[in-house]
Amino acid sequence: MINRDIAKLLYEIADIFEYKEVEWKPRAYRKAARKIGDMREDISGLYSKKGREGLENIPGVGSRIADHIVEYIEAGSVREFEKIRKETPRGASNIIKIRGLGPKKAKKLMDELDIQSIPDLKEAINNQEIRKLEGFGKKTEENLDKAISQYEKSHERMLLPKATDLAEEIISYMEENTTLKKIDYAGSLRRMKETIGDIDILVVASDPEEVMDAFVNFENVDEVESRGKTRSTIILQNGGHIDLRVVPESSYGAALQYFTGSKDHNIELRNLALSKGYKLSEYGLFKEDSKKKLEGKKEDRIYGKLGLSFIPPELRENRGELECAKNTLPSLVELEDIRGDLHVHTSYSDGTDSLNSMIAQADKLGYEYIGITDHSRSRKIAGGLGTDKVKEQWKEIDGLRDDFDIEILKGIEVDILPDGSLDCPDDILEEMDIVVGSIHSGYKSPKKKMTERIITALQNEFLHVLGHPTSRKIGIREAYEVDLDKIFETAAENGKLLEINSQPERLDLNDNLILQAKEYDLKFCISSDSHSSAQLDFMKYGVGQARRGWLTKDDVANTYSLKELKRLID
Ligand code: DGT
Ligand code: CA
Ligand code: CA
Ligand code: ZN
Repeated sequence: MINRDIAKLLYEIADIFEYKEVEWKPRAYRKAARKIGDMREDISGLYSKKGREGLENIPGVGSRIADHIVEYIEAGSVREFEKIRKETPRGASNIIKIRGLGPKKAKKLMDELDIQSIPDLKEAINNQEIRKLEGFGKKTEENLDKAISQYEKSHERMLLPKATDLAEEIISYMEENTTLKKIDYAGSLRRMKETIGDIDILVVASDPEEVMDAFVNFENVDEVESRGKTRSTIILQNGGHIDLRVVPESSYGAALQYFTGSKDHNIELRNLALSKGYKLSEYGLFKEDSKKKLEGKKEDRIYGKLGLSFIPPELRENRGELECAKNTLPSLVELEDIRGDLHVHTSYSDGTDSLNSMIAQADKLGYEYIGITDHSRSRKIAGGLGTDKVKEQWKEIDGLRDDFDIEILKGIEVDILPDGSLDCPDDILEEMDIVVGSIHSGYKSPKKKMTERIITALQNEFLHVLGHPTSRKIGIREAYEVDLDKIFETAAENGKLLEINSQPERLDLNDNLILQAKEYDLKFCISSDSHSSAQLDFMKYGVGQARRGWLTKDDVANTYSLKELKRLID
């Protein structure tokens, strides 16, 4: 709906007016934005039916704002807004949101210290530059530092476990405390995106008031950002944002479709509907002329009525899924297909749980096999294992075999050294059932060198898996420079597996790179890289990324029986 875009624009302009110290306008624009954001009717539809008068009847929309809306509907932008945007420093509307920085102080900082953004502001604080400015002082600087941490905490995207746990908690809380007919999460979390902006919850309930009361009283609410009849937003003390909407049962499927997104997928789907003479919205699929509702209740039937097979949420990124769904989509790998984990650590190196408890937990999960892959000797800070320790572990493994049904694979996560050789003697590697090779040093080396280093490792006969192939860590470290096409090509030539590492801050390979690698004739494995027995459950996040990368069961080596796996890697 265009309503959302207009509301967003009005909020942004309100911020800019605030920065410019324009009086009353910020409040007026925000009020209009809020009303438009909450409207159920499409504002461009309203305009085409009732004209300008229709717009001016929206509470908070006067004739000036109505002009702007008309211009936006007709031209896709507002000239006056474009102009004031140009006149305003780019970071201004963010900077004035830092608590304690009104427009006057923000302007002074931006002018005198050449601050353009929040990172600039942080740097100035670290360099103790703020306290030197007239009217600021040490105390102000310290308060700003605190305010920025708070701002970042509440604006930062969540990693998957935090978002998943929160969504599950709020859903069971709502189920216990209200009488609901339905509740689900939608949005990027349902699509298993690697990071989550906010959690979107949809509810069907006969008493929306009761639902909203319970929702805003969820534990650890820091701020109720908005509360309405059908939509409310809360911010938790841990920074999590949750959006909850109550929708009619008759349009639940349409709402689930719409709020699952992605936005780009929705736009394409709506265009497809239009090309068939239908209209699609969060309320349902309609025949455009007759206004007759064709479907609203069931999400899969909406896809069906548009001539498509059901599209799993993980594929809804406008990466060719609509075209493909006109015929048949690949049948994506599922968590239940996974038969074993090929990368876990124990307390022999930097894991927190014993060999025994890691195996016991994997056994409990119903796996057929588990690869024990502690670090190798050069990785000293992680307690890497020298030859003696490896042999000691082997002995313990042999002693445990009778206690468990699960097959235990002797393995190692061996460092790929700067020259591309593996950090473990060949006679030891030869005895290993599973060898994962990873880069843990020299992340900044030149692209050519890194590419050669990894290629050498991929040509090593003892290596089975390339572990976390880019070593990126979300929010911590960028991927190293490397020629990935060369890497994928070499892995394919040598029959090596590419790891999809399920650690939430790694998710490496990520969805885009999985899609890129899939063009080569190679197989993947999805591994938890667990450092505790609880982390074996991280497998689901790796599976999510594999699904986002369009992988089927056949593409993933650890869906194979041990016999098939051995045939593949040996
Ligand atoms: P996030 O929260 O940043 O991780 O990403 P999403 O995808 O959860 O985005 P969010 O929470 O802003 O909105 C949820 C879904 O609602 C989004 O995936 C698609 C739908 N949606 C939101 N805004 C628009 C829009 O302007 N146009 C269309 N077609 N769909 C939208
Ligand atoms: Ca969201
Ligand atoms: Ca949202
Ligand atoms: Zn590892």
